[in-house]
Amino acid sequence: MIEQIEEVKRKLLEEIESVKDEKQLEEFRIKYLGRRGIIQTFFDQFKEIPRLEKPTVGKFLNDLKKFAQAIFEDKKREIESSKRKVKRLIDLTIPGRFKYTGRKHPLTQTLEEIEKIFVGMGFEVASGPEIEDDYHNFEALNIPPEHPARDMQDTFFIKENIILRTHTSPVQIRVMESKQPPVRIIAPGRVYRNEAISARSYCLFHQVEGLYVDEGVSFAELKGTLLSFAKQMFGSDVKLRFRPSFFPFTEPSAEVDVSCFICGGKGCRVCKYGGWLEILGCGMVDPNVFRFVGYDSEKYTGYAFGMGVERIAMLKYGIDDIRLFYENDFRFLDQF
Ligand code: 2U9
Repeated sequence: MIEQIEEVKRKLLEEIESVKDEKQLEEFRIKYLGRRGIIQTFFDQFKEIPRLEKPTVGKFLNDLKKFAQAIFEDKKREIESSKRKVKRLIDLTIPGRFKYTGRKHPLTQTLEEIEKIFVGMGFEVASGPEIEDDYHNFEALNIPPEHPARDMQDTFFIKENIILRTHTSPVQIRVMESKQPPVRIIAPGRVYRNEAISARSYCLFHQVEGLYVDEGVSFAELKGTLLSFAKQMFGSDVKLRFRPSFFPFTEPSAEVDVSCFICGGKGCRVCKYGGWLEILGCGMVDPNVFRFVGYDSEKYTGYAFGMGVERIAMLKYGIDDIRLFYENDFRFLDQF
């Protein structure tokens, strides 16, 4: 009987190779593992064999049954998985999977665009700490203690004399402290102001400030540089308008408007029918500032400018509430 069992094992192995689908597998199961199958027939005959042979034959028989069941299960899995593979290959109707790709925040996009324009005009990018001391944020910029100009920039205090910077100007002070002219830098970054939050102002925002110091730097050069910036940022047809203003760190100072790039200056909702949009402030660096950093104010002149990145982005994209930049609402962010 043992030889017969071995023979069945060999045949069963041979036959399983030719099984290709569920129907053939079922035929295989019935033939070998079914209630009237070959293996059951062996078990039926088992009763007849001499008692002494029973343990050995029994073991062979049990092994055969286990073996047949194992190769049956293996084949079943193989057929099922190949069925799945085929399905995946041929079902062209399954909708594609949506893969969300992130993108840069609109403020980052605007900041990078501004940076690129100034780098193209020969400016280097400088950075500095957001936590500043009173000296670099105020005093060296010609804003002495108790001076009313401090009220222009409501300040967050960390402790006495240590504050969150209210503008990026301390970066330029630090650069000038560390090297002699020529200096041609922009300082982009976050600034903080302790103001009531509204659609127009937020407790933090971003600035790009610029500074160019050398012998013979003039207001005319400032105008040329800013006009080139405005044309690249808002379109080659725009005009600029300079209105006299006051900043403690520049003299003379000006606020700069760009002709409305939506209506071309005729007047529309965006420019509130005035034809102009305020985009930045600027001026010639006050000689007092040069004295603070140890520059010879007889020898050098310089211009400086500053703009709010949120304001530029709001004008460019027609956004009417600054808080949208800080709420991380996908319905807003997805539009950029
Ligand atoms: C140094 C000397 C001078 C930077 C300047 C402005 C004018 C200005 C505002 C624009 C909108 C601030 O973000 S805002 O609210 N800035 O109008 N900023 S001149 O002048 C400097 C900077 C550094 C050493």
